Amino acid sequence: MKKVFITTPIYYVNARPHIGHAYTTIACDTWARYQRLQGREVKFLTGTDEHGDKIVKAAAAEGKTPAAYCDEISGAFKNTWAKLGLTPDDFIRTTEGRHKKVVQQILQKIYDAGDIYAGEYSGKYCFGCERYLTDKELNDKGECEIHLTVPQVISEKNYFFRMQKYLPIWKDMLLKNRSYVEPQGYCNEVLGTIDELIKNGEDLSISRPKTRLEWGIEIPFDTDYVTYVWFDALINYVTAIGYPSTGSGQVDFDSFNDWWSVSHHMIAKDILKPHGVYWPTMLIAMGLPVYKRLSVHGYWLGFADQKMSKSLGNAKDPVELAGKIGNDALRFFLMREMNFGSDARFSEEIMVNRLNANLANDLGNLVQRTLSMLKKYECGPNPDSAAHASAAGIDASLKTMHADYQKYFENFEFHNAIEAVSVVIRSLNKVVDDYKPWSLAKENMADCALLLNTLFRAISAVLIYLRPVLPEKTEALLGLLQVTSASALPQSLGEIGFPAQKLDTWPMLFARMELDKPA
Ligand code: ME8
Repeated sequence: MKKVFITTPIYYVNARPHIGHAYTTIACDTWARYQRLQGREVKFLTGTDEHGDKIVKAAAAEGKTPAAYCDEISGAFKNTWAKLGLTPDDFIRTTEGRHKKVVQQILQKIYDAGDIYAGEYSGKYCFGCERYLTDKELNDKGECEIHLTVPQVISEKNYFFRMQKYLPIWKDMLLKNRSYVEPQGYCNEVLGTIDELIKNGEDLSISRPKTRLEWGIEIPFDTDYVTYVWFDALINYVTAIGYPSTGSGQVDFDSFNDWWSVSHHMIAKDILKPHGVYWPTMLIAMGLPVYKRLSVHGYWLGFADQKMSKSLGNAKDPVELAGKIGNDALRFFLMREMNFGSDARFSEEIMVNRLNANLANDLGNLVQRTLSMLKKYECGPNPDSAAHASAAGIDASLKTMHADYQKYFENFEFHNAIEAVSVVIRSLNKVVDDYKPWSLAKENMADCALLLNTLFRAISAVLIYLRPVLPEKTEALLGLLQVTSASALPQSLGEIGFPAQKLDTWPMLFARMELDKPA
């Protein structure tokens, strides 16, 4: 069976989850469900990034120890994903023993190979980014462009990873296979950053002296130092799939390689440099292949088009929002509204308009009126009904949807995959409007029954395609109607199966919402 491995960033525990974190995690959950629907074995990983200065500061601000504070916020992330109905296969914390062991093993391996050395470093450090910034990364006030704070000038002895040795190798690999980083605009950005780093000639600082920071993974060859958070955090992706540890027991290289060879990372553009530049060079130094793909999305923008973030205080709580509109509606909005790769605006008005148009009007209306008429005219669902004249056209649209949907999902174009289904939903509403079953019921009941049963099959097919995006609503309705399909993604109405039944009641899919008081 084909495998796929999908990861979210591991989130910092210095604040609670917001819509931005929810977007990436929901996108990975949606993609994982799409892959499972295709019969693939999926490992979906998320987790929390718990070491470093800013975590210590956040814990101190709340009068807690870093460990107690990390437990609390990491728990909040885990609970949020459970409340939103997300189903990761693993949740990794960088403070776990399994992770520390792997980080230390990798540090020792790279050190033994001569690719880590001690040196002096002085630079402008942004605690929000947990890394030194170049002047190019500052705005005209000298602030970090992401956190809008002036970085602190720091000079200290550090250990360095010989990133310069691996940058040209990675650049060459990327030029030969640009699909490592998608969409392509971000691949260009990575190539630009590589060139800039090669020009600067700087290596990557990978340690912090314990005199300044104790909350980290101890460097195995110098216990006065802890590991720099990014060098620690990035390694989570290989820890979680059993990076072959020689420390104890059986070493299962095959299992690790099986997952690593199909690894897909998803991030927003804020952390492109660590994922697009540091991590691949680390992997090459470790003797591992580079990930299969890095998929990069844009930002959710809040008021005044500023990036939603905890530090700017303009972020929405996803659980609160889902409490108002439902988990599925939240998923649908986030997945459909953002063009993967570009920024998207978030406002209640944009959300209500999108949900009313696509869910209440298009999908909700189609399902509601078709089921209501089947019930009213007592003509189905009847699995023995022959096909209506509209069936050939519907079959053709299912085939087109099937091809588009797969192409877009494989390419992480969630908005386009969903739109491919919406096109069919709108065409089915047009079939209803054109054939007018309410008129047919008076003139030609037999034809009305054919039409409504054909529409029932078509709706069933559409709901199957929407399973990754609307898991709760589709499972409830498909389960109630006892719909089956001959293949995972049906390409013709004939593939849909269901028992003869008399409709009684069914759950309302999506009601219209009004601004300020969403349903
Ligand atoms: O960077 N729009 O953690 P983090 C879209 N620990 N996505 C957003 C967003 C927004 N406004 N705000 C946050 C870290 N995100 C590191 C990662 S990985 C080895 C270590 C999402 O808590 C998006 O996925 O700052 C972004 O990349 C991530 O949260 C940053 O999370």
